[in-house]
Amino acid sequence: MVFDIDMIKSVYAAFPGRIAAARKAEGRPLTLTEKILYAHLSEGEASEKHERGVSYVDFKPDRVAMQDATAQMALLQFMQAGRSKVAVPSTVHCDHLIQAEVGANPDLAKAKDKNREVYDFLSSVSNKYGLGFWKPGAGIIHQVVLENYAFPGGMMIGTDSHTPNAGGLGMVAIGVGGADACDVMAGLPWELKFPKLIGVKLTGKLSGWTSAKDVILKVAGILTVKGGTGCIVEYFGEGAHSLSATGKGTICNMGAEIGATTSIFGYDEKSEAYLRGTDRSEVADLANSIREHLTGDPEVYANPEAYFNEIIEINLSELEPHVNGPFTPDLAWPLSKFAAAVKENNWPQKLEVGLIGSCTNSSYEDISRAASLAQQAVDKKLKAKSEYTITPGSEQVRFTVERDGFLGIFENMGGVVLANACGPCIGQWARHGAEKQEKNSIITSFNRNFAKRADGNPNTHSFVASPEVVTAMAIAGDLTFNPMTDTLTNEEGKQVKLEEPAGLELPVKGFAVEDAGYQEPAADGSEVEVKVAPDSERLQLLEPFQPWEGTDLKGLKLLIKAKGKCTTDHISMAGPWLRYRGHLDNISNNLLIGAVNFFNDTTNKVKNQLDGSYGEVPAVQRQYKLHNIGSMVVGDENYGEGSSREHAAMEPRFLGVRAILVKSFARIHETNLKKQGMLALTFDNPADYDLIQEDDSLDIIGLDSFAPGKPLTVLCHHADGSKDEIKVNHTYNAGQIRWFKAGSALNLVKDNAI
Ligand code: MIC
Ligand code: SF4
Repeated sequence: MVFDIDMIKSVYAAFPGRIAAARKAEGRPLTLTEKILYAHLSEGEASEKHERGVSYVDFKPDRVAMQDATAQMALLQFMQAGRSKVAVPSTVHCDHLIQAEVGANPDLAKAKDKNREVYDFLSSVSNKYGLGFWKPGAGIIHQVVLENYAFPGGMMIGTDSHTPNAGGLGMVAIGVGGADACDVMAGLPWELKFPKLIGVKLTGKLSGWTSAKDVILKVAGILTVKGGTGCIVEYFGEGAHSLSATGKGTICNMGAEIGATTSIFGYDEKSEAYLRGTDRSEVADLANSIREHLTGDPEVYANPEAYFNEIIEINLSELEPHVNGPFTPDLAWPLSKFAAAVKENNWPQKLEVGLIGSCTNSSYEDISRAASLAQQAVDKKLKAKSEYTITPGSEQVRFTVERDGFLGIFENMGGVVLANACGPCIGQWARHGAEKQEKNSIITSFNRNFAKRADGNPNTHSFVASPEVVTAMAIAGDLTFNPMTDTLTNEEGKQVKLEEPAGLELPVKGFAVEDAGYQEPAADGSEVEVKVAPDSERLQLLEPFQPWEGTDLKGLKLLIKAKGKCTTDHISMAGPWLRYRGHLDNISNNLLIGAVNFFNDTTNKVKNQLDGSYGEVPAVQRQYKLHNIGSMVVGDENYGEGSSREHAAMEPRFLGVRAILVKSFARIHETNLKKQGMLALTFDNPADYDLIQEDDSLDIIGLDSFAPGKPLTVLCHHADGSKDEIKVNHTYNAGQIRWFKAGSALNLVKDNAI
C-alpha cells in the first residue's frame, strides 16, 4: 500500500460539511488555505472563528513524513511515547546520509556500508511501529512524497523544512521538529498558531529561459528570509494554472527560505495530469468529485485584497530569470543585472561547479529542460567549462530520465550523475580541495546557500538559480554569462549562442521504475526487535529531561551572545555531523560552533566564566554542566532560521542551557525549543541586546507566575557590579507552559497526561 486511498476518501467525505461550517463561522467566502485548515481542525474547532496570527489551534494532520537525519531523533522519542503503532500513515526516507564523491553507484554502496547501523535501526523501527520505509537510493523525501503521497486538500507534517514541496499538489504540508512528528504519530493533535495569509497572484505565462524557480527567487527577493514568518502563501490566478505540478512544487519547496509556514496552489488540470501520470488516477477521480472545495472561493480571487493579509502580484510573461546569492537565498538578482553585480562585488567570476537536482528541482521537466541545453552544448561543440553534477530526486525520475536518454546527454557534456539523495545540498559532498578554503563560486538549483553549507568552505560563494540557468553557466564556466544575450566560443573557435531550453512536463511514455526502494511494514510488528548497541557512537536511547525545579532561574552564565545570522546550520551544523543525528551526547559537541561571538567576532571561541579562559562553545558549556550551573544564549533576529532539525534545541537543553533570548525567532526553531522544555524568550526592546555583556550572570524572574501573554524579567548582573533589568516576552500558551514545567512535551505524552 503506497498511498492510502481510504484515508483520502474519509478526508474528502468531511470536506463539504467542514467547509460549510467554516464559511458560517467566518461569515464570508474562504481562501483555499482556510478550507484545508478548517477541514483538518480538531473536533469542535471547525465551527469557531479563529483569529489569524493569534489563536492557537489543534489540527489533525493526515500523514507524517520523515527523513533519515531527523527521523532518528523523532523515532527515538516515539519509542519513549509508549505506543505500539503509529496513529496516521507515516514514512521514513533515507536521503540525507549519502555522501557525494565519485558518482551514484559507488557513493550509494559506500553509504550503505558506512551507515548500516542507522539504516538498520530506521528500517526495524519502521517495521515495528508500522511506518513505510524508503531505502537509501529510493530518493529525496519531498520528491518521493510528491510522487506517491501528496494529495490535494490533504494535510501533512514532515520533519524537514522543505516539506511544503507537497503544496505543489494542493496539500498543506508543514515542516516541523521530530517532537511534533512524534505527537502526531502518537495520535495527539498538532498545534499551530492560525497563520496569516499572503496571496500571490500570478498572471501571464512563463516562456523561454524563465521557469517556475524564478517565481520563488523573485518572491524571496521581495519578502526576504523573514517575510513569510507566521504566514501561509497561497498562489492563484491564470498564471498559476499554467505551471506544471512539479513547477508548483519547486515554488512551494523554496518557500521555506522566506520563513513561510507553507505555500500552496489550488487543484487544477496540471495537478490532475500529474496524479494520473504518477499512477494515481483514483486520487484524481476523487479530487475531481470535490473540485470546488480544492480551490479558493471565486469571490476571494476576484477581490483578493479583502481576504489576504498581503498581496503580491507577478506577471510571468515579464518575469526574468533570477540568480540569488551569495550566502543568503533572498539576495535576488535579475539575470540582466547579475553580471554587473558579480564584478562590482568582486565575487569570483570563474564558475567552478554547477549542480542541478535536489528536492527543489529534480522533476522530469527540470531534467529534460536542462538536458536540452546539454544536447545543444554537444551539438554546438561546446564542452562544459565547469564541473557539472546532477542529483535526481527519486529512483522513479532517475530510471525514467535514463530510459529517455537524458542522463547519457549530461554525461556526454562531462556531467556526473550523483545518487538520488541530498548530497552536496546538505554538505554531504567530498569536494576535493575544499579544505584549502579558497575563494570560489558555485551555482546550484538547490534552495539554500548559507556559508559553508555545501562544502564546508566559508569562502565558497554559492548562488541559486533554475536548472536551466545553472546548466548554461556551467557550459560557459563564467558567472557573468547571460545565455539570453551572450555568445560562447566553441572548440572550433566559432561564436555560438544557446537557444531557449525546451522540455516536457511529463514523460510521453509514462514513468517507469524497476525497484522504487520501498519496504512495507510488518502487519504485526510486536515481535520485531529494535537494537541499539550501548556503545554505539551513532545511536543513543534518550533519557527524559528533568522537570522544572519550581523556582526562578538564578545565576545563569552567558554562554554566547551570537552576532548576526544564526541559522540552524550555525547552531547544529550538518555535513560531517549528520553522522551523530541519533546520538544526542555526541552531536552536542557541535553546539553553536558556527555562531559568531559578538565579543570577539570569532566562531567557536567563548569566555569560560569559571576561570576566564576562552574555549570552544560545547567545551565551555560542558564545564558549566559539570558544575551544575545553568546558562543562557543570546541571539539576534530570526534566530534558528533554516532547518527543522530539533538537535538545535535538544543540544542546548541536554548540555544545560536554560534559555535562549533573542530579538526574534524562526517558527520551527521556537517550537522545537518549547517542546524540549527550554525557555524561548524575546527582547521586548530589541536594543536591549546591547546591554548584555560578556561576563554577565543572568536571572530569569517571574517563572512562579509564568502565564500566557505575561512578560518575564531578565536581571543582568554585570562584572562591575552594576545591573540591568530587561523586559522579555514569550509566546507560550497554557499547554506549552506545561511542557516547560514537565521538562519537555514528551514527558507529558509518556505519562499519558496529554
Ligand atoms: C536542510 O535542507 O537543511 C535539511 C538538512 O534538509 C534540514 C533537515 C535537517 O537538518 O536534517 C531541513 O531543511 O529541515
Ligand atoms: Fe535534502 Fe537539500 Fe532538499 Fe534539504 S533542501 S531535503 S538537504 S535536497
